[in-house]
Amino acid sequence: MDYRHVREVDPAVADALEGEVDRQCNTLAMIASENHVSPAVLEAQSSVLTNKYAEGYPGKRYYAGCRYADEIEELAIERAKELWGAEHVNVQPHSGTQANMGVYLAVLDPGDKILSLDLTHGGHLSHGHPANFTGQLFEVEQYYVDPETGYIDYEALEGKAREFEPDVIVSGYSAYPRAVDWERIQEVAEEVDAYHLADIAHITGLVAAGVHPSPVGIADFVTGSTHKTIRAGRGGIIMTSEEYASDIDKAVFPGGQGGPLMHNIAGKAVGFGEALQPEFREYAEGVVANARTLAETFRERGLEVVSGGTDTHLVLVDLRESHPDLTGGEAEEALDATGVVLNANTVPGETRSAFNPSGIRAGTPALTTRGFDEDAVADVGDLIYRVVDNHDDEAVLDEASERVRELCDEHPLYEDL
Ligand code: DSN
Repeated sequence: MDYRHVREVDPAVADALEGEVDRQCNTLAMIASENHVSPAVLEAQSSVLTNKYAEGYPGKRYYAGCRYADEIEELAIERAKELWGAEHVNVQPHSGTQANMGVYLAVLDPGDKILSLDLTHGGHLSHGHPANFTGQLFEVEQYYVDPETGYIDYEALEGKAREFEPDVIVSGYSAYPRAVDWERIQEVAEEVDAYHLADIAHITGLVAAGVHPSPVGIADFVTGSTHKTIRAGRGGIIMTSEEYASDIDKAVFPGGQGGPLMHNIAGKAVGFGEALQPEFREYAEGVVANARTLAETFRERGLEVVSGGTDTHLVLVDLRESHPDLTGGEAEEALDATGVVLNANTVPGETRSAFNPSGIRAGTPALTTRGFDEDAVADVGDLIYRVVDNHDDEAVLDEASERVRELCDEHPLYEDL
C-alpha cells in the first residue's frame, strides 16, 4: 500500500503503517472481532469526509455544506434497514459501546437496573462491568452460562429477572459461541416490564445474511458493531422500532456524541452495500462452516471446546483440562510468535484472572474473507494445537511459522493496493 504522502511528512508513522499492512498480510487474524474490509471500504473510510462536521441528521444539520454527508448517511441508513429489516436505524454511534450507551441514555436514569451476562461467561464491558460507565452509573446483576453445558442458563436468567426486576435485560455477547434464544429473553423482559437490548456486535454479519436468528423485531433495541462479521466501516449502529426512534436519535446526538464520523459512515454505507450482494450470504455461511471445522479439529485433538462446538464465527477453548499448566496468555504469546493472532480469554468458571485467563478465543471471519475453506481451516486448527501443545519447543514453533507464511501466500490479501 502506498503511503507516499505520509512518508514525505512523517516517516515514523509511514513505517508503522507499512509495517501494519505487512503484519496483516503475513499473519492469520483470528481475533473473533476482527476482519479485513474491502479496498472500497478502506477508500471510503479514509476519504475527505474526515474534514466535515455534520451534527444532526440528514436534512436537519447544525452546519452548512452537508449535502454529500446527507446523501451518504441516507444510503447507510437505507441499506442497513434492508439488511437487518429494522424500522429505524441510527448509524452514528462511534462504536458498539457507544451504540449501547445510546440505548442506556434513551431509557435509563442513573441508579436504574441492568441484568446482563457476566463478562467471564462471554458478556461485554459495556453491559455493566464495574470498570465501565455502565457499572458505575447503574445497578447491575448478572446471569451466567450453565457450567456443565456452556449454554446460557435461561431458567436461572428468568429467576434472576423476576427477583431483581431490572429496567433493561441485555442479551448478545462477545465470547458466546451458541445461537441465542431471543424470544425467550424477550418474554421474560416483557414479564418483568424491562426493555430488552440485544447487542449483536459480533454477529451483525451472520444475522444480516440470515445464518443466525435475528433479534430485530423481537428485542426493543438491537445494537451492533459495523466492522466485525459485517465487514463495513468501523463503528456502531442502533436498530429499533419507530416508537423509540426519536428517543434513540436524541440520545446519540446531542445526548452522548458530537459530530458523527462521516468518513466512517461512508465506510458503513459501502460495506452495507457489499453485504446486500448475494456473495455475502456465501461468505457468512463459510464463516460458520469454518468455525465448526475449527471446533471439531480442536476437539479431535483433545482440547476442551466450551459448549462442545459453535453455531457462530467463534470457538472458545478452555485449556485447564488438557493443559493445566499453560495459561491463555502463554498460548496467545506462543501463537503470536508463529503468526497466528488470537486472544487469551476468560472461560466460564474462570479460576485465573482476566489479564491471564485460562482460555483462548479464535474466530474465522478474517480467514474466510481471505478465502480459507474448511480444509485450510482444519490445517490452521491442527497448527494451533501443535503450538499450544509444544509452546516451548523452538523446532515446532519454527515449523508452524513456516506453515503460516505458506498459508498467507496461498491466500493473499490487499494485493492490488
Ligand atoms: N473488543 C471486542 C471483542 O474482541 O470482543 C468487543 O468490543
